[in-house]
This record gives sequence, structure tokens and C-alpha cells, in this order.
Amino acid sequence: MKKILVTGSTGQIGSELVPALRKKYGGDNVVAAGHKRVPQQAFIEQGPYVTLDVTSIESLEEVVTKYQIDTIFHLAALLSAVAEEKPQLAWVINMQGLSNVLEVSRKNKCAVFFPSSIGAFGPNTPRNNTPQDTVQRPNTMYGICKVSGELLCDYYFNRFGVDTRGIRFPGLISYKMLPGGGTTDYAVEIFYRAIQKRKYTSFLQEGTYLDMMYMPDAVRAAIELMEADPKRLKHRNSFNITAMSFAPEELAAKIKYYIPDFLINYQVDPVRQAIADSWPQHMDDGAAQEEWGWQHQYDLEEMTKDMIKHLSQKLAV
Ligand code: AKB
Repeated sequence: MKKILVTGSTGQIGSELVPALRKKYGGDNVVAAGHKRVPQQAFIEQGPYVTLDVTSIESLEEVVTKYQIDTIFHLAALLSAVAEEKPQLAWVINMQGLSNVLEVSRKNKCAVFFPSSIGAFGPNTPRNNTPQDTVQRPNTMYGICKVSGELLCDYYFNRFGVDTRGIRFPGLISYKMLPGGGTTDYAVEIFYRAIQKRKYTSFLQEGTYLDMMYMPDAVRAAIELMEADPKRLKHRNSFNITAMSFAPEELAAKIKYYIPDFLINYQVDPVRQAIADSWPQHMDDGAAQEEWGWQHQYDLEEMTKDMIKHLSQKLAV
């Protein structure tokens, strides 16, 4: 990786991936692309920033050729809950965007990182120890885009030799940027409310177990996969990875250790609950461990401690 483009760079993952890539490969070698959201000032100062609509193949190709890009981290996409509200828009952004990225990458010999998700699984998938290779029949627009995206990336690798690699991310927890419109967002919101208001109303019910990961692990995973020796990769799109699995009441109990008067209650959102109920509770990430040495660093304990420390500083409590 010498010249990198990150699409959707102002989102939850991009806001932390771009600085990590710039630290590793140099600020000038990482072009951050965003569309509607205004990027943080530091972000623009530390390297090139472009406004880019990934559904326009011409605009994408212009950026790739101008900056002589050889690797694209394609993060621009709508998340699960928003995609259920706007399924047609989700199909255009998530699928047309990816198809454009793959086609431009074929022509310009770029490698591609594609973030898939636990959403690529569905209600017929085994929910515990979800195997790397198993049934993938999601019943959400987000999931349909993710599983189609995995297949399209594998197609471009097998048919045209484009170096595509991907990860099925669990819910991602971070203090720098709020996620926008996902089902696992509760696991971030809860920290803000706990620190600011001492109470949180969860939109997922008690007992809803989902795979989760702290953002530093997620960012490291994306970089490590793209650095991995291709000869070791038996899979490409996409690898299961996880770090922890918990239900809302378990996260609340951990937070309560630091904020003893914190209270959680429940007002279930049927749409997001149905999405969560169709996703794995705990994936088997053995293939990622074996093929590129994946290991998480943060468990529930470590993540909660770090989130409370950094978010309290950020919110100046
Ligand atoms: C979402 O909830 O939509 C995402 C995901 C798990 O892919 N965080």
C-alpha cells in the first residue's frame, strides 16, 4: 500500500482509520474522501481531503488517477437501520458504490478493502459459533447488500485478479465519532447517556446478545488484513472477526461499576430488534486467526474502562 483512498472517511470507522493509515504510511499518501458530512479540521490538515460521491464512477476514477491510488478502503455505505428506512437508496449507495470501486480498481490495478458485517448473516444462520462458511440468507436490505458485496468482491478477485479482501465487522464501539443509523448503535449511545445523564433507554431488549468490538481493534484488523501475505489467504470476502459478545444488561452492569447510580431501562424498537434477532450472537473467527493471525486486544472489561476514561475527558465531565 503506497497511495490509499478511503471512501466514507468521515464516518465512524473512517474517522479513526484515516489517522491510523496516515501515521503508518504518511499523511500525503492517504486521501480521505467524504460526501455530505463536514470533516474534522485536523483531518483535513493532516493530508489530502476530497469530496466524492461514490455513485459517480467518473468522479471516483478522476480521484484514483489524480492521486495514483493503489489501494481503496471502501467504507461509504448506509447502515442497517437507515437501510431499512430507505431500501432503494441503500441499494444504490451500497451496491452501485461498490461496483464502481471494483470496476475502477480493475482498470487501475488497485487493491480493495470491503467492510462486510454480521448483517451478512440471517435468521437461518447458526447464531452461536457462527462458522466462517455457512448459510447466508439475510432478510434486511443492509444484509442483502453485504452478502452481494462479498460475492461481487470474490468475483472480481477470481475473474479479474483484483486483490479484494474483507471483514465481517461486529458492532463497533468508539468514543471519537458516533455511528449513524445502525442496530448496534446502542452500545455507543449508552456510554454518552451514562456519563451525561446517568440513565439510558435501550432500544434492544434484555438478552439480545451480539458480537461487538472496540474501534482500535477494528482499525488494526483492516490494516493487518490488507498487509497479510496473500499466499496464506484461503478466504477473501469476508472474514468473521469478533472480540466480545454481550447483551445490553451486561454492558450496563460493567458501566455501573464506574458509574454506580447509572440505570438502564428498555423501550424496544421493533425494527432494530428484528434486525438484531436475525444476526449472530457470537461468530467463530478461527479462519481469520489461522490465515492472517487475527487476535483481538480489547474485551468487555478493557473496552468499558477505556471508553469511560476517554469519553469523560471528551465530554469534560
Ligand atoms: C449496524 O448495526 O448496522 C452496523 C453493523 C453491525 O454492521 N454496526
